[in-house]
Amino acid sequence: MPQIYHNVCTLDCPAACRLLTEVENGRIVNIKGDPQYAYTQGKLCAKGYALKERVYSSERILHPMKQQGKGSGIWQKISWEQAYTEIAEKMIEIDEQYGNLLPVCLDKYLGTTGFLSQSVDYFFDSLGPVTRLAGNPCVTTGTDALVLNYGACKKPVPEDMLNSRLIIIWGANLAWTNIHQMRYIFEAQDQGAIIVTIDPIVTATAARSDVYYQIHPETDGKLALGLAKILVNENMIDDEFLDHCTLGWSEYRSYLATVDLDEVAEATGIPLDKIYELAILYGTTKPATIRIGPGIQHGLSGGQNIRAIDSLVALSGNIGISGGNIHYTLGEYSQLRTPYSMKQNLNKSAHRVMGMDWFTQIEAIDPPLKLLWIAGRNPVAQDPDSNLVVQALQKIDTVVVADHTLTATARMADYLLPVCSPFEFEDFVVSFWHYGAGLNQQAIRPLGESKPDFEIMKEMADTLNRLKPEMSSFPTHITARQWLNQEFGPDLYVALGIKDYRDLVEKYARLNLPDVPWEDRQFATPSGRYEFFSNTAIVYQVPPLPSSVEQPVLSTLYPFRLMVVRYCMTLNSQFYHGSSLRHLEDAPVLLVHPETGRLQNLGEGDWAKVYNQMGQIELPIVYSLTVPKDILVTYIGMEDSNGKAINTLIGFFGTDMGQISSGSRGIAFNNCFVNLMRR
Ligand SMILES: Nc1nc2c(c(=O)[nH]1)N[C@H]1C(S)=C(S)[C@@H](COP(=O)(O)OP(=O)(O)OC[C@H]3O[C@@H](n4cnc5c(=O)[nH]c(N)nc54)[C@H](O)[C@@H]3O)O[C@H]1N2
Ligand SMILES: Nc1nc2c(c(=O)[nH]1)N[C@H]1C(S)=C(S)[C@@H](COP(=O)(O)OP(=O)(O)OC[C@H]3O[C@@H](n4cnc5c(=O)[nH]c(N)nc54)[C@H](O)[C@@H]3O)O[C@H]1N2
Ligand code: SF4
Ligand SMILES: [Mo]
Repeated sequence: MPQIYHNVCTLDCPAACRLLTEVENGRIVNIKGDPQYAYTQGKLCAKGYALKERVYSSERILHPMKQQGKGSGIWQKISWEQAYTEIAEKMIEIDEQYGNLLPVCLDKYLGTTGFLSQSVDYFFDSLGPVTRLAGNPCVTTGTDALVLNYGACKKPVPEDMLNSRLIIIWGANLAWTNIHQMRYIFEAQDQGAIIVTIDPIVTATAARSDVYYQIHPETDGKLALGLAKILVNENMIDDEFLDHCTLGWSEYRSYLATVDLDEVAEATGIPLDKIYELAILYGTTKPATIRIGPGIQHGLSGGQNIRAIDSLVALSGNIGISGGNIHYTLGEYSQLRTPYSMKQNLNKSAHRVMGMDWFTQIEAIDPPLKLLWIAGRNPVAQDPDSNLVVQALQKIDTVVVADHTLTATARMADYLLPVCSPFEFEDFVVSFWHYGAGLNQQAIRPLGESKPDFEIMKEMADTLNRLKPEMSSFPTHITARQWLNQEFGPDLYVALGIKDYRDLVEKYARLNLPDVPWEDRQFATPSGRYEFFSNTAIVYQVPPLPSSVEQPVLSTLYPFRLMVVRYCMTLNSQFYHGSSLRHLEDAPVLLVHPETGRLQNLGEGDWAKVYNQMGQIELPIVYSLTVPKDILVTYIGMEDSNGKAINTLIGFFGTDMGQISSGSRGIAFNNCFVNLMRR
């Protein structure tokens, strides 16, 4: 009989599925969904079922490695002792040369949602002032938009969609990116709710909706303003809420009067009668909710677009009611994941802070970056301008990557440190979507010489302190379990109703946040009201009203917009390596409208060169009627036939927001224009 362990999928995915891991003779024989778990009911996505393959993949790195020259491919196995000592010596050398550790920097994000990985941040904090990267590539723009409107980014529980009579899925492909939410959407649909999708691409989600609007990218703000104008004209607004709970309503109303509906139809590509249809549907069906995807905020004016969409919720009286509101992301998440001692230190630390565009400033900063530690991130694949990221990494003396496989970024490392899979150490996870928490039991022993991030940081601190006493205040004397309990209990545990994270084996726990946000209509804005007009926006050089912003005009040189969307078989860049999943559909490909393909003399299966001023990549063509004629679509995190990252073609453009929640603007990944020709 196999032994069963409780685990959680730690991928950066809203579901945080609970898993049952069957182990025989110290080896995982099966990983399946835990049927006890209310949100996911024992189902997993394809990636969940492929987790075992990833653990035992021959592509996994199982020993510390050192490369002779970044990108040379000449790797040598080294001992942990050698890796720690050489990296510690570099840090000490930097400290002695510069008199501080500002040339040392960390780049980290949600490669794993496990809380123990926060020990990496904690280690860099323990060194005193270093360089830290503010911001993240994900949800910051939209978070700020909601912060401007409400004062905080809050959301309803996912199950609240069952109470909605209308669900608008606006710029999200939930059937691929939030798969378990589709069950609630289908259930609501079975009970008579209408499902609307607004997306430039006919996605798998659009295919399952009742109504689909094909919109030109980045014109969502315009559509929202047009809808708002019709709601006002047709008197389908909640006067009581508007008069008593909002700020700037009269300014917003005056602004809406200037919106030209014909222009909205022209800009969005949605005929005026269809815009009316949607406005009437939204204005007359209550409660109605809107699910905004992170995809939509990756545009130049992503923040203003989200503010405009959100103001529909305020106009129509859908705020604070069950079945209404906006579903976006759990705004409190990054605070929850910050270790207690780091929160205490936040104001005291004198870190040098760089934004998401750090790699564009590599020549200019003083003191220069000398040592970069990358954990839970793959910036060469996932940041814009992959070539520039590679060049930046080349200019940094010592690049350390802690990862599972030889990713695009790891190929540019000097040291590659093998981290364990989540089945190889104990940890816990809280979902940023459904608030459920789960325990990751250690199901098997670490493979090869791999270690969890916590052990790596602890031993790194030990080595540093041995070579130069008191370099790091990282607690080298305690276990991971003690550290987790010390840094995340008791506040988080009270919110979860547990005493120790190990209680989660037996217990289903969820953050005790309200099911519906803003029921009391006490908003967290400076005025205490929902702010159509935001003075805070002005401070951040954003127009105070959710006004529309002109979009860049397509250049004749690069007449197609390239949209890099997520893929059902990968998770950002993960599963590109170490899994056979993506091969099931021969990804990566370039999806092209057949008419566009024919005009460019490119047939199905032909190889196309996709290029712009940034560079070029080569991909095989797949004809698809799901894609508009002026858009090309490919999948995130992949590489072309020459090993070039897709993001090679994406320039670094900041979005209009992100600084409030994260200190750095978001990234306008979708602002990418290209041309194509036969290879
Ligand atoms: N399978 C899978 N699931 C994932 C991930 C993954 O990589 N794979 N990644 C996770 C992460 S980190 C994130 S942030 C989320 C992202 O989740 P989503 O936001 O759902 O993912 P995207 O594919 O980035 O974008 C969703 C849709 O936005 C549309 N879109 C892009 N621009 C616009 C626009 O201007 N207007 C409108 N209306 N639509 C637009 C795209 O056509 C696309 O269909 O998914 C998470 N879940
Ligand atoms: N073109 C384009 N680019 C985008 C986006 C887009 O929409 N379009 N979306 C952006 C968004 S929303 C996001 S969230 C980012 C995501 O981009 P990244 O944050 O870079 O995410 P991943 O590609 O998942 O890379 C995470 C790495 O962490 C590693 N990892 C996993 N577990 C562990 C662990 O326990 N310890 C350590 N040390 N490492 C581990 C994985 O193997 C993987 O290599 O991409 C952004 N990039
Ligand atoms: S990727 Fe998401 S849906 Fe798939 S198993 Fe992991 S948590 Fe569940
Ligand atoms: Mo993301």
